[in-house]
Amino acid sequence: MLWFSKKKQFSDGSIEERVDSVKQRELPSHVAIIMDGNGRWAKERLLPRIAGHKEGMENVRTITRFANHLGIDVLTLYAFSTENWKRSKEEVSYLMKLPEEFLDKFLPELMEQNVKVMTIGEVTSVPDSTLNAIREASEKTKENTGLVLNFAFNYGSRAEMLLAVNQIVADAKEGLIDEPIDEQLFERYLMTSDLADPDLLIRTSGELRLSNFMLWQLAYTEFYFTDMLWPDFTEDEFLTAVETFQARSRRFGGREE
Ligand code: V07
Repeated sequence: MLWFSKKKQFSDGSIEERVDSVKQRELPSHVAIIMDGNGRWAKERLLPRIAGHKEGMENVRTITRFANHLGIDVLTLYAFSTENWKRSKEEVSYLMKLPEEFLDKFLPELMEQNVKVMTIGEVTSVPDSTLNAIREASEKTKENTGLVLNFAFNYGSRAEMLLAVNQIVADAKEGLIDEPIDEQLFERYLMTSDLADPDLLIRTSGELRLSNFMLWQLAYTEFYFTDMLWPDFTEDEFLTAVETFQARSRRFGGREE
């Protein structure tokens, strides 16, 4: 069968056996991925960086479909960080077109798969056409009950927390808050207020940093790092990450807290 990937055929059925087996244990409800290594993937092939981003975008489709198939509830993908504005003008303008391209190409099948699209991040400096495409996709998919596909787009964690603090101060000045600020209240002001914290973070391409990604939300998360570059990151490797997660939770006799 080759339902999921064109890169690899699973005629031996071994992937599906592993899928069945991870489904019998507790799955990570929320998986977050730092999709790194697209530029390097292109460089290795003597291609322009944008070719790596395009290939990376194709892989978003593959991994989304597979995460949904596994029964993951939320997939958060770090698509564009506030730091990415420092890249060349050409690269930034190409990246800004990717949400539109992705949604033009894949929104119909995301609808078919009952996927709900959402984003976290700031709208400032993002072109109107990009924002419109994202808003339209969120609107169209808002009643879907399958996988939540959450793109961190123009997102930075420190900025998110400062935005929350400033909004809390503003609300307090208006007399809307009289209790001490606790974790629960703070979380209501984060962009992830509708989501549980990630259970598993994956970062591709061998980098061992958080790069300002969900610093608050990752406090108790299991980390899985792989040398695979994002365009090469396969369903097989995703399963290995989930299996590793499950082996760790078994060892610790269940989840923390
Ligand atoms: C981007 C592809 C994946 C690898 C990382 C860099 C390049 C999908 C989106 C996207 C974002 C929002 C949305 C729908 C799709 C995207 C950027 C880059 C900036 F609502 N892939 N992808 N956005 N890459």
